Amino acid sequence: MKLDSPQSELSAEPPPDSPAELLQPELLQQDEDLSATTSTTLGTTTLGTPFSATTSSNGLTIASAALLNGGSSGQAPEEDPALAPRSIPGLAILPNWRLIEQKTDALRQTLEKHQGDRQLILLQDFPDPDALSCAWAYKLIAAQFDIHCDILYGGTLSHQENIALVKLMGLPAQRYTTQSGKDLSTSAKEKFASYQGCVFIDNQGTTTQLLALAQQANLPTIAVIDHHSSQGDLKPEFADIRAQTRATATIFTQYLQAGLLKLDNSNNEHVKCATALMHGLRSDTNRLMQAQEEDFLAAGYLSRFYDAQLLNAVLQASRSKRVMDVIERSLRNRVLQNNFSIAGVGYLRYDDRDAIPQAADFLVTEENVHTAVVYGIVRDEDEDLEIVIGSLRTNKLTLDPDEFIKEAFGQDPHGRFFGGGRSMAGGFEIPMGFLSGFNENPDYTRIKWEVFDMQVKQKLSRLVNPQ
Ligand SMILES: [Mn+2]
Repeated sequence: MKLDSPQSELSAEPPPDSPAELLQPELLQQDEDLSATTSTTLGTTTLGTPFSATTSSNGLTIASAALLNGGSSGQAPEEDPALAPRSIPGLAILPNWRLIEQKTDALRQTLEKHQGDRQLILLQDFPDPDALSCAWAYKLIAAQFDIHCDILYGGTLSHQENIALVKLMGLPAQRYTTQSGKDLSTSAKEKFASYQGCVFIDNQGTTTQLLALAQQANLPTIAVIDHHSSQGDLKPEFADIRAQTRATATIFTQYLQAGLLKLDNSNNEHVKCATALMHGLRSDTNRLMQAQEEDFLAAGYLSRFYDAQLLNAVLQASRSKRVMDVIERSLRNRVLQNNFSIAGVGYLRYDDRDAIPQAADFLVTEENVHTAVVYGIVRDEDEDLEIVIGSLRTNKLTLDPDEFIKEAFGQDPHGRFFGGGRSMAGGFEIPMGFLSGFNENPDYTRIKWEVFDMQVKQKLSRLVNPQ
């Protein structure tokens, strides 16, 4: 398995399953942890202010001047009508409405050019609600251009909310696995070759093992739409990468508002997609607590269409017994020291990996604890692979999870950090290399865990007990 989405903890984001925690704006509850790793090493980039380039002589930006004039009405110095928001009056109060309009137009043109195509939407290996909902929105938008899309991810849906999202809503995403993702079998080749292009949503190819397959099949990258820091490797026909935006769902909602798809309350699929987008948006903004104005505007727009009961049903999804067992182990094994709570949970199955961030979410709620770190050895039985995966959660304002994780675990021989973080959350993934793999001898298995457990604790202790 590989690192996933650079979204969550590591950087700033969050939702459920993606180990993406690193880059994005996140939300703590799910599993995004690792993705951050990837992103962190990549630096930041992104969208600058859309209109800062157009400063007018009086010092006001043209966009703000248009706003002051009501964007339309005013008499005064005639504004070029082309500068007023055309299709998105509801978004005119946003400083970046011109960017939104430009991107919407450019995406429309790209889709027009590919009418009749079949496209693959590739998500991070552990897709979160933001990714899943936006992929669905793209699929619905593209269908209007007679483009058929299939949504694929290479890992697993691990958080119960994500499983509920897909099942309860009938969200059309499919898992696609290949033997270790390296070689493209004939059937995989045929499958990928039956598409004319691929699209990356809520990721930039660095957190999906399916990128390699798309490249081997020479599939052109049609679009990249994401809110993680730019990772710049793909050369898409259309790119909309906004690292300042909290959720890709906000970007997609803006496309809808700008007219790319007219939502209809009587269309069941539209209502479900709006509900999924609301979930993605909430999930990447820590239930809107880290939302910015544009996210609230997007949520306001979605509120006209979404199904609150359905969203509630997704959020009420219960945890599996195995996840509960991991949380129980974390509780039993935790070591409290200097307001840190540190717990190794031993071995767990790949499908249950999301139990780790959930356990960390739980441990950090204890009195006198400001930071929780939970880790375990995750086994991918299909590939006979093992990897140490961990999550950090903190309420301590002065603790930067990104710095903490990087400082604690350092880098691999290629200079890549084992993890990273964003606000309040971090994650790490440490490959076990030569020691990876199942062994039938229970003593061996126990000793192996003890060694890794001690090693992780030792790395953490330097930071927990600074001299
Ligand atoms: Mn996201």
